[in-house]
Amino acid sequence: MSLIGRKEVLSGKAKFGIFGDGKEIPQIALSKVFREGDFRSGYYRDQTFMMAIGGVTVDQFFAQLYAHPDPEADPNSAGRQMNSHYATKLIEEDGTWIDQTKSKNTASGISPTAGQMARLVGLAQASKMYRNLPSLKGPEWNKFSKNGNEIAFGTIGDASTSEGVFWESINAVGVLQLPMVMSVWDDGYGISVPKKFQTTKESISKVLSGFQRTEDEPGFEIFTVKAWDYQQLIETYETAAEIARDEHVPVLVHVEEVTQPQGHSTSGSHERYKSKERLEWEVEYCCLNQLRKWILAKKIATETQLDAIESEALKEVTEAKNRAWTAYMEPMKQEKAYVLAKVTELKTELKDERLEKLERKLKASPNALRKDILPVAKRAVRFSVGSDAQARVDLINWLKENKPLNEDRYNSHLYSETPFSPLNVEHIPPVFTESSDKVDGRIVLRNNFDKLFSQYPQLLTFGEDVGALGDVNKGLEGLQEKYGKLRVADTGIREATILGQGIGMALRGLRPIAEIQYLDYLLYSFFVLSDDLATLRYRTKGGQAAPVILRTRGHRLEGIWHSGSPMGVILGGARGVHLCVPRNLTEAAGFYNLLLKGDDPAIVIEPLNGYRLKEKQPENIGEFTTPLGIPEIVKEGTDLTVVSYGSTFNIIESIIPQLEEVGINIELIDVRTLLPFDINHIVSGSIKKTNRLLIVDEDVPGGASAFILQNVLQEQKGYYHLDSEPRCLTAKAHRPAYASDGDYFSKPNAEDIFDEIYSMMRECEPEKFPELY
Ligand SMILES: Cc1ncc(C[n+]2csc(CCOP(=O)(O)OP(=O)(O)O)c2C)c(N)n1
Repeated sequence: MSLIGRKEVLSGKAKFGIFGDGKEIPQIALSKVFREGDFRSGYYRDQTFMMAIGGVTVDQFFAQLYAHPDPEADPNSAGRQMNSHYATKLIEEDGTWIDQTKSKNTASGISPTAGQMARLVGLAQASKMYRNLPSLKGPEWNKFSKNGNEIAFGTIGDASTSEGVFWESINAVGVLQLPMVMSVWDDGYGISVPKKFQTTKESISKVLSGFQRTEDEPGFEIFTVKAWDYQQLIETYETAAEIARDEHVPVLVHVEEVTQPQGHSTSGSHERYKSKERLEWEVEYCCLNQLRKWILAKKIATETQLDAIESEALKEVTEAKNRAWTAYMEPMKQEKAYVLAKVTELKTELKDERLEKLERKLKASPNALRKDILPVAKRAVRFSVGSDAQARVDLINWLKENKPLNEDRYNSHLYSETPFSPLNVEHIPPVFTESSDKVDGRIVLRNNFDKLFSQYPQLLTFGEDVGALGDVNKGLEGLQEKYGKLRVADTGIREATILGQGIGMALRGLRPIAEIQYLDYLLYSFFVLSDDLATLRYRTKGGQAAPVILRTRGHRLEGIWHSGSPMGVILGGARGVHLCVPRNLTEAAGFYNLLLKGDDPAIVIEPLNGYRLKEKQPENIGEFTTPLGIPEIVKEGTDLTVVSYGSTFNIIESIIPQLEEVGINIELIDVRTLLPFDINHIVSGSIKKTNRLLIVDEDVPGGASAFILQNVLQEQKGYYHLDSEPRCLTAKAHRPAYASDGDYFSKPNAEDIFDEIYSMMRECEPEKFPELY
């Protein structure tokens, strides 16, 4: 498969190829201990393993290589991922979970090397939860675990162990004592860079030896084994799996002397950086070659029998490859034939040379893709403008019909499209009475979490200072005592793997709230958020989802790293995750209540300066919801629409009396969520009335305010209702300075906001609003 796959790329039928040759035998050994219910979180070298567990067929392997956009053909990613990025289906069409205990599961791979590590922690931790939490023993959890007997198997290349997240994950799994078996395929290189530039002492097992468990200290079990020693591999993996499965102790298997016969990928040749001796050694110690020798020595089969198996395999792969290619090309061949026929008809009728040229060009490309066919249809329509030829009408209809089909192929499933989408969850408003208590915001949050933990046995939360302290702002005060150390847990300072715990456990049916202590430290987990979580549903075309809630707190408080509001960063890097920016803790609680009923991931940013402000506690705590994508018009007005969110919102609200003093009546809108943003176009509805728009936030200039403006002007066609230039008032471009004056001069303050609104009003009514300064 690897050899043929490479040829397919070099002959131009596929764009890029990366293969698992040289790693076959360790992967076969590994597959033998991989059981139903287990999970793999690995990387692009594992084709043999995937085939050995029945996770991918030869046809599917080639379908992904060609980028076949049909999930039936490529169930890993529906042609959305480069080849060898594997995933098994975890979600049915109707959005329900499959029975994971009856399948051999693979979490969808990603290209960033070591990107598989963070979620691996959570995949392993789920077993610990299912084994140790009495609340998860009921029949509804049988789909996910059998008493926590499942192992999370990780694979990684030796060079990628240099990544920080590898170390973070290994340490976290060691601390948590989770059933993980981590295999390192050590072929001595990271593309061209040898081990001496990658790993201290040139050996990952040597440098990790301090993690080895002893009689008195828990830790890892560490094994080293040669990639070409089949018998030893089998024994090693049997022992490794037994330890992990029975004792819930993590194991590292350092597989040494691995080869890479064709070099790293189709993008280069390894002759350029490997010595002649190394290349010769790789031929001799190719694990297939060694296995063959072992089989012959043990008299398991004869040369003739082995040759027969090899030619049978070659035949089978060649046939499967041809089938996969035909299946990939067939629909496009039909599309091409249709468009070509219509262009020919048009050309004949209109006698236009340009149409003849188009026809010739399309005819001459035997393997035309949609990107070749569609422009021909569009140009033919363009060239025939003004004619009423039937072929022209047919082509226009064809373009119309194909638009949604291509959107489904390439643009669908960024967010949930199942009945469980949080957008479908019924909105329950908070209920207040005359006697509703006025309490600190953090108490509303705490009481709400209390209710949620009693309602959802699968709900877990963890993060720095989350357990014993009940989070740094006591939004979880007393809940660890009430719900136990597993469900409300402290973690080390390691944001990437906190989120990884969340992703892995969410993939296995649990509902984790992963807490990042301050929004500014989200950057330490951002690659996990952006690369893994945000792309998961999209890159599997709905085959996998991890409805983790990322809880954090941010916006204005004190100093460069405790006042951030980098919304633009999140908007740019986390499409696929809902982004909730509540202005107070009641709104925040409503988001948690809603999100737990849905099946999408989300970030909730609690306003850091709100925990000790008084809020009315709703009577229906744990029930009421804050809707996604539905801004709230908090104050109606006629002169100017002010749009904001989060902490800054409250400053605007506080200056309403000052604005009224000078005769300005603003309409004030809290957008509540940035992703999704105002799905019913409430903002443009408002500017239809006021004809003026000011967006205020505390992100940098050109950040979330620009995002809002683009949406209102373009998506909502707000431009047509404006009588004044729309404006954005943001924080300064630098990080906010420390202390109260630092905040005042770094972020939009009450005076800045007043002045901006006043100047917009003065521009249109200078008589009524004379110059102030
Ligand atoms: C985070 C990240 N950095 C760089 C790359 C580019 N890259 C792809 S594979 C690779 C080498 C990986 O080597 P190793 O981990 O030893 O695995 P091998 O390919 O040898 O099996 C590099 C640098 C990447 N995909 N991701």
